[in-house]
Amino acid sequence: MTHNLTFPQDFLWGAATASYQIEGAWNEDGKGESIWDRFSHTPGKVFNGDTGDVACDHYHRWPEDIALMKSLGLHAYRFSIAWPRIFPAGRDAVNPAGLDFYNRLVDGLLEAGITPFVTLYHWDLPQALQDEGGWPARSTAEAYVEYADTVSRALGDRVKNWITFNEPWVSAFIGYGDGRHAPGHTDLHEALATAHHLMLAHGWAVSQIRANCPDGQVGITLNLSPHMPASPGTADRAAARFADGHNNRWFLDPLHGRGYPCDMVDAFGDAMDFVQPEDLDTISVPVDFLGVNYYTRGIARAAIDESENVPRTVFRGGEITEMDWEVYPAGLYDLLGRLHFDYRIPAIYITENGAAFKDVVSPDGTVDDPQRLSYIKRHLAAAHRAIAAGVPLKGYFVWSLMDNFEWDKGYSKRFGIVYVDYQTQQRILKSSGKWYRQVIQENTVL
Ligand code: IFM
Repeated sequence: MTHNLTFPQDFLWGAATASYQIEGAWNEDGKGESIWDRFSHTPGKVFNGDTGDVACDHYHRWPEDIALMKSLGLHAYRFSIAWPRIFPAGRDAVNPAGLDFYNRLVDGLLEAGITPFVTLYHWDLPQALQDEGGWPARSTAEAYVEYADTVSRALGDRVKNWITFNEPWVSAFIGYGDGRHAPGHTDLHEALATAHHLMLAHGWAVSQIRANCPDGQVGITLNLSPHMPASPGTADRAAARFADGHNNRWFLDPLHGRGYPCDMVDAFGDAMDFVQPEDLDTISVPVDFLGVNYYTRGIARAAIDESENVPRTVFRGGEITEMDWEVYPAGLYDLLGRLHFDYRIPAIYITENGAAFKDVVSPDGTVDDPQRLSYIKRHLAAAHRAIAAGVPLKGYFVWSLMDNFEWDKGYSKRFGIVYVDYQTQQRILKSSGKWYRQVIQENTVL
């Protein structure tokens, strides 16, 4: 990068978190059990036996955390609401203490001049609904609409930016397909039914949220990545097409009125008997924005076909984060361009982008994280290039505001621009955080 990159005047600078990853207080003030409480309390499911029982204790320390956000100059904060705090049993009886917590949080953010972006579902389904079948059951989508209605009614006078779901691909295919996430099932049919019901619930909820918050903006967040073949051979190209269909098109196409991609319907070979007439119309209700979570690209390899004898991309030598993910900022540019030119999305936010690296507290109490700083900087440069090419990119939320519970990897991976000492709950602004504060202040990446 040779010169300063100044962003549009109204560009929104933010940071993101999620309820189960930071709140703790897993059984306080009437909160019900979530599938992640159950999963993390089950031996062998999460690295080191870690749980979100306490996490960053944000449930009690939110005033301090808002002060931290204010000191960073954040324009916006993306957080999620824990459904089992609002409906401990998933539906019917509201727990007022749960709503109070988010009322206080929203008021505190607004007082600090920070715009709340609310994600309604970031994976912590009430266990009671899982006991009735979870997301593979259509009734869970119906219960979600009651939940979305209740929350948007309660907060809609102050919250104007709504994200229905975070990364339905992960909920469906990691939660119900390969079992690494709660509820830990391994069934392709369940995963496909889950994906469908998540998107159906999204479609229903968009109208409900709009009714409760007519001046609001509603969208959904997807985890998207370009998938490239490891070689120009036909088998690897087909593998890349499959990976793209699975990760990207399976969600983007129905959301944009194109239905499920035929090649993938064939490849999955599932009866898809959970799709009812009119579901696809519901799913393709126009949204105000798309949230994009981008971390890395995929490199697809088919089973080796010796007869093709073509060299394959060697990508392990590149820069890799603690998650084993390749650092590939150009992929963000490619992805944003594709979304804009292929799907004509009205507005895009990068709702997550960031990296896990090993962080060490120096004897002087500081945390220097040049690799994370460089990762964010290069991705912001890619975002800037995309804006210059015409992509309607409206804002950027770094993942994450602070180190937190990284799902099946527990506390072993740190993504924060703020370091969290889990013994003392002390927060330390990392050098990437200090740099990000300056970026926000100057609206420019130096
Ligand atoms: O921590 C997660 C987050 O909850 C969803 N997107 C990816 C992040 C890093 O794995």
